[in-house]
Amino acid sequence: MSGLTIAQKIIKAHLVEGEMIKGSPIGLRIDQTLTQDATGTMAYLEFEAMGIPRVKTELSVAYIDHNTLQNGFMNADDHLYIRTCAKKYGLYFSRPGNGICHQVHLERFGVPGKTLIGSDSHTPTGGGLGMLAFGAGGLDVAVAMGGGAYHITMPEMVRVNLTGKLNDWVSAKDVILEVLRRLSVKGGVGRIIEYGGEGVKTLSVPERGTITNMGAELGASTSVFPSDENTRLFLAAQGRAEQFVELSADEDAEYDLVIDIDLSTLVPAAACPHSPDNVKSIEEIGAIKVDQVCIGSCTNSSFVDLMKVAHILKGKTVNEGVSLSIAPGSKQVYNMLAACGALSWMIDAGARILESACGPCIGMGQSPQSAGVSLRTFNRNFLGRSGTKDAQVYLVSPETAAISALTGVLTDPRTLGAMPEFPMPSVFAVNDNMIAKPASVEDAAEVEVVRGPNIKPFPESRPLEESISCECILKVGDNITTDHIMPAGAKILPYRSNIPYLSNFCFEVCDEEFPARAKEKNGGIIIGGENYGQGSSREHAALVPLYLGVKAVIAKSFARIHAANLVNAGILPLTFANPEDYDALSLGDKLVISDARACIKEGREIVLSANGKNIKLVSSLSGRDIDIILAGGLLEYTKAN
Ligand code: MIC
Ligand code: SF4
Repeated sequence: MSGLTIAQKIIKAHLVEGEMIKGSPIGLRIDQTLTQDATGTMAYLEFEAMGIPRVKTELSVAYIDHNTLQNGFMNADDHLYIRTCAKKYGLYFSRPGNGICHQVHLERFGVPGKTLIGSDSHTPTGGGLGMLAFGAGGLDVAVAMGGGAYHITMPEMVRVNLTGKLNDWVSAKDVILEVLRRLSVKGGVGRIIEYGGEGVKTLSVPERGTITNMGAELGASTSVFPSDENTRLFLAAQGRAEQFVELSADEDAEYDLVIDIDLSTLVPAAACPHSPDNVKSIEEIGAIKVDQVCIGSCTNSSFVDLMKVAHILKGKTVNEGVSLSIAPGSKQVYNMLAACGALSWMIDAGARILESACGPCIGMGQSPQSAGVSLRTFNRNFLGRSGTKDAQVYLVSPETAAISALTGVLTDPRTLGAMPEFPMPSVFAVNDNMIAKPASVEDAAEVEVVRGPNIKPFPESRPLEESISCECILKVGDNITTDHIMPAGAKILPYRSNIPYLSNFCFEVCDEEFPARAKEKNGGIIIGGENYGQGSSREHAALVPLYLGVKAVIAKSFARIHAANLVNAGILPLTFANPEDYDALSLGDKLVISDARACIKEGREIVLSANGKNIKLVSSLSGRDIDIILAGGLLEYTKAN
């Protein structure tokens, strides 16, 4: 028997169902959970619906970082609901202003070797600390909070072998952009990406976090680094030395794919509009004019990232044609920048300093001008996500962003000359005063959960029908993101707890008529291309279609988290046995799946009749998923079990 990879070691230690055989269903015990506010309200409504009095994990944290504009009572209502839930049900509560969930979790809570699931697709940031951390739908997180296992398909193992050392001004962001260039936004589906090799030693935990964070854009189940001396130094600097555990892959561990990257050959790069895998070098793209630069997000807002930015800006002025915004990733980062004077260099150069939150990354403000070019240190540049439909968003490193903000054109940071040392601090400024503790078990009964008028019940799901007979109410192409299905942004995000209202915006980017059509036709089936549902973990991209009566989505292939969210919502995800059959279907076609329920239950062949043709479909549902679909979703299933 061969040795184990890092991921396999953590899985083995947490396996409660199934066997560690590639492609087969497994259930994992979950040590920690996190939620953020845009997905958290649903997760806590679901947790409450299960009737469990207190979370059963080792640690659960509720963060407020997405909806912080508070233009109206809606966001504040959500915050209050989540705060009171956290108090009552035994969770830590990271107050608004304390920072972006993934950055704060890395700093204050992550522990090597532990499992973490979060209702946010960038939860794999924890892999930078050697955690096995997954993004999941809110319902999966609710189940884990209640002590239930997290179910996935045992992934393939990919090893990214790093050698050499990054050159001056080349950044961790450029490493993950290179992986995206090679593997594409579908390349990680069904895989765990594990980093190893001598080059790993040259990367600090926050740099590793940048890389594992954007593993989400590969569609990977998760990404993970070894836990080594650098991990120990980071934890010690956070005052958590005792939580260090060493973790590495066995010498003879076997991988399904090995990728070699010599860090010293990498150059500054950018993901061009409108996909994180549309990667070119800065040199190749050339000196295009830049209108806006945004620095921050859970990918690139660590202390060292922002010290580099401050150093580049010091004593200079932001180009007249550029608006530069900076959002430090956490209160800790913000405070340390202030204490050492670096914040003042940024302010003096003309940067617009934002609060520690997701902000522009999720379209909460700072939308660019019409057709504007925006350089962002973020992780997603999907069409329309910035809030400006025709904006041209490029994803870059903090170094590239900062220098370009000064020159007004896309600029290679290596033109700055030799780089000074930017060491990771040996002591971070630790003050957890913005993390509220849960009430004690005795006091919890006294805590009242406050539900404002913005918090509406979630839609009712239905057990799978005997036969499905309806219309094709939408046909879309490849790589449809959850930002297409259920857009975010300042206009809509405040209504994350209000599915009926959200439904008016479903697929707005692709087809504005969709919500009205779905209602008029009493629901139907959606036809999709490859990698349907990539991007965010938002279960709203399943709950809203459920509300609109969507019974099934038939696609060429699905992104992992979204497929799970569909099943959890009781919507049937099916794929074409022959992808060419996609071409035979059109909007308005009458679609019939006879004996759908029996076929799913008995694992029989599924046939779709359309336009006088019989089209073979495939269901990749495993035992438990089948029961969930038959029951009409995970909530019904959990209640029944
Ligand atoms: C995102 O980056 O798209 C989000 C907003 O953080 C989402 C979660 C959400 O939609 O609330 C994610 O990545 O899962
Ligand atoms: Fe927030 Fe953006 Fe990170 Fe999502 S990707 S968690 S919106 S900072």
